[in-house]
Amino acid sequence: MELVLELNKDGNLKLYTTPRAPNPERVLGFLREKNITDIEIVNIDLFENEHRTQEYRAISPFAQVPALQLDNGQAITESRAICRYLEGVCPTPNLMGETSEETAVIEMWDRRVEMMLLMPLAWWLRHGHPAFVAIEKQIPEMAPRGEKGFRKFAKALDRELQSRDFIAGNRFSIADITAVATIGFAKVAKWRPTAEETPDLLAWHERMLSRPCGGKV
Ligand SMILES: N[C@@H](CCC(=O)N[C@@H](CS)C(=O)NCC(=O)O)C(=O)O
Repeated sequence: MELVLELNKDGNLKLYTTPRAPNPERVLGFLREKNITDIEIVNIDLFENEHRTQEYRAISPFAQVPALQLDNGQAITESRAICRYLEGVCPTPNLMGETSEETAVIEMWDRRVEMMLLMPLAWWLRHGHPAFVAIEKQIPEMAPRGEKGFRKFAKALDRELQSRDFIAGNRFSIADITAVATIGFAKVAKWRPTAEETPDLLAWHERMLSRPCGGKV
């Protein structure tokens, strides 16, 4: 916390984000778990296309949120890279691993959640939900493919969680934060973990909701 205050001494550290979007929520959950509160939050309205303005593209060339702008003007625009930066400047609590093996296992699971849960969910919603017409040239066939992939990996995670308490082993990590952010976003598709289909994922999710990362989506 003090490290971040020191880092942000000129008050120029800004996180560009948007409410209820999974990649920004991954970073916001990470900030809440680290109790970092002194970064300026700038909300960008995707449905008003604020992220596609020339001004915002100067910060985030691929017109995406989140983006973290540092004091020196450098912008970091991938959510995992932002988390890596924050872990470096504010190492406690550790969320990305201590040893080489632990870091690798956490990264493995975090990437799996990102690629095999979040990505298919994004296809499902962006190509199938009417609200996303504003930001996506919808290809209707992509939605059921996304839904199928998402449901399949949710069940795989449920099986994993039968024998452990956290996504990436026996400790809380960024992989849990990414999964919480993804499952929060799945509400838009009216999907939730259930006692019938994914009981261990449900139990894990309920535990996560009582943590800072489960604070809001
Ligand atoms: N790989 C990027 C993905 C970021 C991303 O896809 N952000 C979405 C919101 S969750 C976005 O900005 N979408 C805007 C658009 O697609 O027009 C990251 O992890 O930061």
